[in-house]
Amino acid sequence: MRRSLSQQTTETVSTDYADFDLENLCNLWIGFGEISMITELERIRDQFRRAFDGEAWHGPSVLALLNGVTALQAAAHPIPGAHSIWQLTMHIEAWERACLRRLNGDPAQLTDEEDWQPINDTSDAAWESTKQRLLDTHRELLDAIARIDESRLNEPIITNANTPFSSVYVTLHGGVQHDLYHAGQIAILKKALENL
Ligand code: NI
Repeated sequence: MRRSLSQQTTETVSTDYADFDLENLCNLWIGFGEISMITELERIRDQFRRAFDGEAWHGPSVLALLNGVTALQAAAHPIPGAHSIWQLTMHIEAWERACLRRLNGDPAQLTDEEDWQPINDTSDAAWESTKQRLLDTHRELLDAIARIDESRLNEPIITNANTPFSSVYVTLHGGVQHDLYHAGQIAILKKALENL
């Protein structure tokens, strides 16, 4: 769904946002039925939430795309040489977890195996648990973002003399971009599955 420029910075309060996390958005200006975000961290957190479970500016969010995908579909490789929806789901979770770990001082340099985890169990239960882990990590990450001191935004997320790290700001925006980059791949895989 595309939104007009004027809709990008404000959101009309509606029942669609029943789970909108109001407690953590403490510096809100409320008037004329609209909520304006005040702090930069609240705006970044809102963008993460939109990319993950809507309403994303560009189109379907990660969760909207995963909705209705079966374990069989998730494990399939309809595009030769490309990752499966299942692999992409675990990869999105791994990098949201890496953002969270870096916020907490752990460099989280993922090994190849952590980056693209092997999938040994393709049962329905394993698929449910993969999706639940993604939901849990995303919730933890949003909670952590709500607790960041705004003064950290332009500081390296990890201070390490040997390895330069991006700022908190760039890392968090990178996490949003990473969600959406792989969401687009999931969308293409779903189209490819329809044509099998
Ligand atoms: Ni990636």
